[in-house]
Amino acid sequence: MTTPPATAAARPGTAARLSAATYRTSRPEPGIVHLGLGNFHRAHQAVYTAAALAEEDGPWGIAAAANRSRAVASAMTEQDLLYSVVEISPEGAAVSVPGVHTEVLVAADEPGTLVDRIAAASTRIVTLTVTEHGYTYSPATLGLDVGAPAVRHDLAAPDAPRTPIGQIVAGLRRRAATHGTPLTVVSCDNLSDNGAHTRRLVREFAALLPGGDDLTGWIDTNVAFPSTMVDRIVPATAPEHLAVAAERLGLDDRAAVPAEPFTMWVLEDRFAAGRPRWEAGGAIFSADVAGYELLKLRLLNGTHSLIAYLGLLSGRRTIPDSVALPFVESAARAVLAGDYLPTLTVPAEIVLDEYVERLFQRFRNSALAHRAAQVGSDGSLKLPQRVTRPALEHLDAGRMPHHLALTVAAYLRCLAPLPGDDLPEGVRDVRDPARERLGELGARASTSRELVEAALLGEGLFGSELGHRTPFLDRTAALLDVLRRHGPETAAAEAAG
Ligand code: CS2
Repeated sequence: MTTPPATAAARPGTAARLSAATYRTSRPEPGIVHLGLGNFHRAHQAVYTAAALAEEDGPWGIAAAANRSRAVASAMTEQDLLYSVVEISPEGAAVSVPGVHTEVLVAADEPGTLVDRIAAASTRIVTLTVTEHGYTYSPATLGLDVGAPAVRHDLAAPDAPRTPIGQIVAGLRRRAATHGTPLTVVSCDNLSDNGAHTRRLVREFAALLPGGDDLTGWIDTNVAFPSTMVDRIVPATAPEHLAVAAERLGLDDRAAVPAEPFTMWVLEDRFAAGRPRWEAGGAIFSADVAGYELLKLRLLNGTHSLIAYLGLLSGRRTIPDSVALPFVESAARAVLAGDYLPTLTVPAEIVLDEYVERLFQRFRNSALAHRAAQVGSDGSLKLPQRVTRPALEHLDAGRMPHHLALTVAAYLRCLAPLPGDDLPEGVRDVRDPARERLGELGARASTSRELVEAALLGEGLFGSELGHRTPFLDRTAALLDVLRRHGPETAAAEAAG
C-alpha cells in the first residue's frame, strides 16, 4: 500500500489533484481483470492487492471495468488511476492510496475491450463485485434468468455482452478457442456459496451457446471458482468524505472511497493460475469458507437489513442513527441471536461474543454515516440470500422465526404501501428492481394478508418454498398490520412476544 509521502502533506484546500507526480507508484504488470469498479472493490480487494504487491512483486495489476457508470472511471483516469481510501471511525480518519490499477474502462462503452482483457493469456484471475443484481439469476430457482432482456441479448450477441456472466463467458470462449490458458474466477459478492453460484451461472450460459458442450467441458478442466467471504462496510462516497480526503491528503481526490477500519476476506485456496499473496493484507485462506460466509451473510447482513428497515420506518437516515434507537438495537440482537445464530455452525477460529460486540460497534460507527437506504436497497435480491434459508430451517423444525417475519414485514412496509399508508420521507430513497411491481401489489391489496400472499406466494418474491409456508405468511401479515397501524416500535415489541 502506498502511503502519503511527507511532501504530500501540502496545504489543505489546494487545487492539486492526486496524481503520479505526488504519489510514487511503479505500475505492476496486469494480471487481474475486475468487473465492478464500485467503492467496495476499491476499498477491499484493491487494498489487499496493494499489500500483496508491497510484499512481493508479481503480475497482479488490476484492469477494472465499471459496467455502465462513467463517474469513477473518469475521475480515476484524470488522476493517473489513483484514489485514496479514507478509513473513518469515531477516533479519526486515516488515508492510504492503493496504486494497483493498470487500466479502467466502462464495459458498456467498450464491450470488445473487456472481452479482450478477460481473454488475454496474461490474465490469470477475474474478480467480481457486481452486487446481487449483476449475476442475472432468478432468486426463485437460483439459475440463470434466461428471460431477462439483458441475458437474452447476450445469448444472441455473445461477442458484445452486457452482463457480467455474458462477459466472462465471452472471454472464456475466446481463451478456449485460442491459447487455452487456465483462469480463476473469484466472486466477491454477498451470495451464499458464491463460487459455486458463479460457476453454475457461467456453465448454464456457456451451455446455451453453439458448441456449448465443448466449452463447458473446457471450463470444467481449466477454470477455478473458489468461494469467498468478503467483509468491510463501504458506504457510497458523500461530499463530507471527499472533504476528509482533501483535508488529510492536502490534495483533491474526486475518486476517494470511505470505509470503516474493519476488513476481512476469507477465500478458498483453489487458484488455477497463481494468485497474489493477499495474506500480506490479512486475507485468510481457509477450507471452511462456507462457515464464514454464512456467519457473515446472516449475522452481519441479515441483521443489517432489519436495522435499515426499522430505522427508515422510524424516520432515521443512517445505520448508526437507527441502531441508536433502543428498540432497534433490541430487535437486531434478537434476530441475530434468536433467528440467525441457531442456523449456523460458527467457525472454530471465531470468538462469538467478541464477533457480535464488534458487529454492533461497527453498526454504531457514526462518523462513517452509512445510509440506511443503501443497506435497504435491493431487498428483493438481498433478502432471499439472508432470510429465506434460515426461515425455512426454523419452520421445518416447527419454530416460528418471528424476527425474520418482522424483517420481511418491514421490507414490504417500505416497498409496498397499501392505499392510504403514510411513510417517512427517507423510505423513498430505497431502490429496488421490484419496487414498481411491489408498489402495484400494495396499491391493489386491501389487507396486509392479501399483500403478503400476493408478494410471497403469487410472485415467489423470496423463493417459491417460503411462499407456501402459510404460518410464516400469517405471522408476516400480522406484523405488517401492526407496523401499519402502530409503527415499528410496537411491531418490534410484538415480534419479541
Ligand atoms: C450491507 C452490506 O448494503 C448491504 O446490504 O449489508 O453492503 C454490508 O455493509 C457489507 O456486506 C459489509 O461487509
